[in-house]
Amino acid sequence: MSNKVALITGVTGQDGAYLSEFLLKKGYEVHGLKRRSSLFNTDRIDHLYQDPHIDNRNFFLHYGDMTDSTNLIRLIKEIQPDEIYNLAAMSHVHVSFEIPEYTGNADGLGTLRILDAVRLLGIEKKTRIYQASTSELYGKVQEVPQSETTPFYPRSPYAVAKMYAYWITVNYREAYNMYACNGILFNHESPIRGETFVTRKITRAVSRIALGLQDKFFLGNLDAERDWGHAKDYVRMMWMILQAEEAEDWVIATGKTTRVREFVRMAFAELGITLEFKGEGVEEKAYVLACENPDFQLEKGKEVLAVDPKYFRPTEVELLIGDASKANNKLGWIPKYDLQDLVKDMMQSDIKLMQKDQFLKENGYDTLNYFE
Ligand code: NDP
Ligand code: GDR
Repeated sequence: MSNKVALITGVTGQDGAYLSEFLLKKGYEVHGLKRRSSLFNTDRIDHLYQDPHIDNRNFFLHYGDMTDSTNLIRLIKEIQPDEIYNLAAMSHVHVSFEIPEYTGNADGLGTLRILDAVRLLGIEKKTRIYQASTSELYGKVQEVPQSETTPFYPRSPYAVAKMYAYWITVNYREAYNMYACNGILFNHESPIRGETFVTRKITRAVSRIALGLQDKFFLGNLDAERDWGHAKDYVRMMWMILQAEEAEDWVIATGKTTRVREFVRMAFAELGITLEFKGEGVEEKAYVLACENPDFQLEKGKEVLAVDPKYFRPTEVELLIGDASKANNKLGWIPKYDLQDLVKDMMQSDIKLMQKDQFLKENGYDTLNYFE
C-alpha cells in the first residue's frame, strides 16, 4: 500500500470521482478541491465522504477554485502533495462558446496557477503533476489516427484554452525540470458522465422513452465520430502516467471510432428496441422499427429522435480516433471495456435510475424535467 498524498482538482466531476476511488484503494491520502455551490455538488463522491470528527481519515475536501491563485497556493502549501491531478475545468465544448473568457481563465490560466504554485513553493522536485489534456486539441482533422505527434488545430474556446494548458505544462517541464505530464485523453464516459454530454444524454433519454416518461428527444450532429472509452480505464492510466520514470505526454484512446447515430442505435438495442433512421441533415428522425422487449410498450413507427440545430456547434470536430500505441507499448495500458460494455453499463444504470422516477411519478410526486 502507498502512503502518498494526492491532490485532485475537479474531484466532484466524473473522472475526479473514479480517480478518488482508485487512489484510495491504492492507499493514498486523497485531497479534493471542490467549488462552493448553492446546492450540494458532491453526488458522485458522497459514498467516499468521511465524517470530519473521526480519526484516521484519508479523504479530505477543500473549498477552492481554479480562478483563485491565493487559494491554490495556500492549499498546495498545506497539503504538500506528492501528486497533483489537475482535472478541474469548464469541460463542455458547446458551452465554452457561451462563456469563452471564463473557460480560458479556468481551463487555461488555471493550469498555470497550479504549475506556478508548485514552483513558487519550491516543491517541484517532490510534486508530480498530471494535466487533463484532450483529443479536442486535434480539432479539424489533420491526420488519423491521432497520436502524440499529430499537429493541433483547436476548434472551440475550450480546446484553445486546453491548448494553452497543454503547452504551459510542457514549458514548465522543460524550463524548470518539473515532472509534469499531459494525458491527451479521448472521450471517456460512464454511468456518472455529466448529463449534457451526448452519450449520457442518449442513455438517459432512451431509458425515459422506453419507460414512457418521455416522448422523444433531440440531438445535434448525428454524423460526428468519437473514440469512446470507459472512464474507469482512463483514470487508471492517469495514475500510470505519473508512475512512469520520465515525464512525458501520452495519448489514451481505444483506436475505434463510432458515429453519434450508431451510439443511439446501440443504446436502444440494449433494451431490445430496433430503430429506423429516415431523412437527412436537420430533417433526420429515428422511428421504432420493432420492440422485442415485453417490458416496454413502444409501437412500430413511433418517432423517438429528431435533430435540433440548436445543438450544432459554430465549429465542429467531426472525427476523432486515437492511436494509443505509445501507452500500450511503454506503459502496458490496455483498456478492459469496449464500446458495447460501456453502452451496457450506462444503460443498466440509467434504466434503474429512471425506474425510480417512474415510481415517483406513478405515486404522484414530481420528477426532474429539465434537459439540455
Ligand atoms: P466534469 O465536467 O465531469 O468535471 C469537471 C470538474 O471540474 C468538476 O468537479 C467541476 O466542479 C470542476 N470545476 C469546473 N470549474 C472549476 C473551477 N473554476 N474551479 C474548480 N473546479 C472547477 O469533467 P470530466 O470529469 O469528464 O473531465 C475531467 C477533466 O478531463 C476535465 O479537465 C476535462 O476537460 C478533461 N477531459 C475530459 C474528457 C472526457 O471525455 N471526460 C476527455 C479529455 C479531457 P463542479 O462539480 O462544481 O461543476
Ligand atoms: P465532446 O463531447 O464535445 O466530444 O467533448 P460531447 O459528448 O459534448 O459531444 C460529442 C459529439 O456529439 C455531438 N452531439 C451532441 N453533443 C451534445 N453534448 N449534445 C447533443 O445534443 C449532441 N448532438 C450531437 C457533438 O456535436 C460532438 O460532435 C467531450 C468533453 O468531455 C470534453 O471535456 C473532452 O475534452 C472531450 O470530450 C474529449
